[in-house]
Amino acid sequence: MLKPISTPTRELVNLDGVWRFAIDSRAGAEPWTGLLGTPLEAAVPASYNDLFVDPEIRDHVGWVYYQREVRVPRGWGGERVLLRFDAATHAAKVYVDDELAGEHVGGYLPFDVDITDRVAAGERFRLTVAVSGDLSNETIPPGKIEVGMNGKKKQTYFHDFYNYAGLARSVWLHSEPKTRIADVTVVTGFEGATGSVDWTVVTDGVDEARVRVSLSDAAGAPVATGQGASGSLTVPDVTLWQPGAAYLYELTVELLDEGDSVIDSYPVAVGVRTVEVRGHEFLINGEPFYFTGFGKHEDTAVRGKGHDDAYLVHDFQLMEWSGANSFRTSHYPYAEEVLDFADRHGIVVVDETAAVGLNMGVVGGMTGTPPFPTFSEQYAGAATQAAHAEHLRALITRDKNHASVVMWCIANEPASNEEGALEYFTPLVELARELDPTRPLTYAMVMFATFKNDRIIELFDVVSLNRYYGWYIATGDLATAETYLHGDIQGWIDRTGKPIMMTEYGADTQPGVHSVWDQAWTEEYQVDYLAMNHRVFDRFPQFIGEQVWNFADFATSNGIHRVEGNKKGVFTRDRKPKAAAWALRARWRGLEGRKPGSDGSTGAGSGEVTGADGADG
Ligand code: BDP
Repeated sequence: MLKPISTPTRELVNLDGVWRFAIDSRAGAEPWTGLLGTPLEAAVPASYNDLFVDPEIRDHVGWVYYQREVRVPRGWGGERVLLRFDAATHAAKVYVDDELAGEHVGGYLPFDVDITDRVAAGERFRLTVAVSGDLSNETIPPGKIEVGMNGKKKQTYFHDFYNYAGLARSVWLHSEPKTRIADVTVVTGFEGATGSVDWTVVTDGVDEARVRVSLSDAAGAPVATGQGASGSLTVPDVTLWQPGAAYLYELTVELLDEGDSVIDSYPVAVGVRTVEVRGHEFLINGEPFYFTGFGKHEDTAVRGKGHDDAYLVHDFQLMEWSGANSFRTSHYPYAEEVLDFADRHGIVVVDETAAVGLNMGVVGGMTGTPPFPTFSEQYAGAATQAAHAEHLRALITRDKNHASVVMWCIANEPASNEEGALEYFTPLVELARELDPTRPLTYAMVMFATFKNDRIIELFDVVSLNRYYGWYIATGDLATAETYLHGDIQGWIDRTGKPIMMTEYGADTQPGVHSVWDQAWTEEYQVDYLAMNHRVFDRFPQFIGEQVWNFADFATSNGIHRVEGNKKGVFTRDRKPKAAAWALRARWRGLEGRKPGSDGSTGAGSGEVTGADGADG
């Protein structure tokens, strides 16, 4: 399923704007039909939760309805006509006038609904989309709906970020030719100065031999051409896609008829680069790469998880300002606009699934003792695993051609220490490797999963640690925290010999709170906490990166240990720097993608390499 774009053979109409909106109990009988009788309107794209003042809407469990009229452009007769939802969180039913035209489950990935036979070129139809934010043991992420003493349904889930719901990304009406390019996969490589672009094209309704591909450079000059459903193009004097120095070629794929006229045309941006794990190193283009950056969230005031291009640009500006060369799409796939931007700007992405909360241990609090086994029919059983596999497949299908994506993160903090973890993850890892043999795999490891009890690390390529020594453990005692962290990393090195990175470390910080002592929540403590972590990381040559939790403060569900959300942001929710932002900037801009103390012969960027002492500033 290719992203809808305007090409010589494809057109699209953006359906973003203000739609009629109602929650199910106020929309009339189920199944709902007709015009929504509602005074409310909701912005698309945006999560609906924070748009209104009514608490019934904010924490609604069940379906909500979005509705608008759509006109099919009059020139689209004879074309396939599709609706594309970049995301409907977490499930959707799509109605054309009063008829159900399609359904989808999975909140953070796109889907198309083919409405060719239901609409006519030049005519108008009423589009209604029912969206559900409900989470269960058959969804990714999982959750549970309970009925409270007041008789109302209540959603619970096992992650801290707020379960925003709705049409959080763009909606499109688009056309494709009936004979079409259905999918394109690109794999790149290079030897010396010569690059290679291997392509595979899947077509629908035509002999595969009628494919023509042409590669042009960033200035549009032709580089190479080829024929057929698959093959390899040679790129002389290749300019590589590098972290911090993006360079994109364009591969134009065309389908030809008997007379060589173009039936369908689709361009793909191609960054020529390689990714490999060798020993304890993570290599991009054959050179060791050191990740600096953040775990992020798609999260802003009022729009919730709604995609916003202004925040996209500003967040990347702040990442660049702070010297970050990478981020993780914690804890779900982000909007495609984000990855396109990362491709164009040379920011490296660890692309994570929405499999967050596969861990009953979190219910046990700091003891990590699950009330019942995580990997059982009571919680993450066969249905969850099937949903996880489907989600992984959809993620890799969507993001496989992005040069910025260098690794798949299959889950955040699963109970990898529990019985059943190996059986649960083995088929998922096999699936990921079959779908994409080129990228390393990882999972972000919860603190209860230790080098002594984790059961699945051998399946993966990179050890990614989420560790909060000095925050949840040894709070305010950085000396003890330092000892724990050192021992933890050393243990993973001894057990695995694999590259190790920190995918989460952070301390909640209320901007404006200060102390001369090691006091939790102060800006100074966040700085000192990070500096302690960095001191430890810098001791280990096996350490390949640091991604702070979190880029910015973000909304969470109600909870006694959260005051107006999670405050581990280095920036506030409205993107103001805390003191830690300046400290990271001093360290990372000195590092320039290299590890302190390294000899400076390899790495992502150019510039001066500072030693640990000087860089900790
Ligand atoms: C980790 C989770 C992350 C939380 C973080 C925290 O991966 O989603 O926000 O803890 O507690 O366990 O701040």
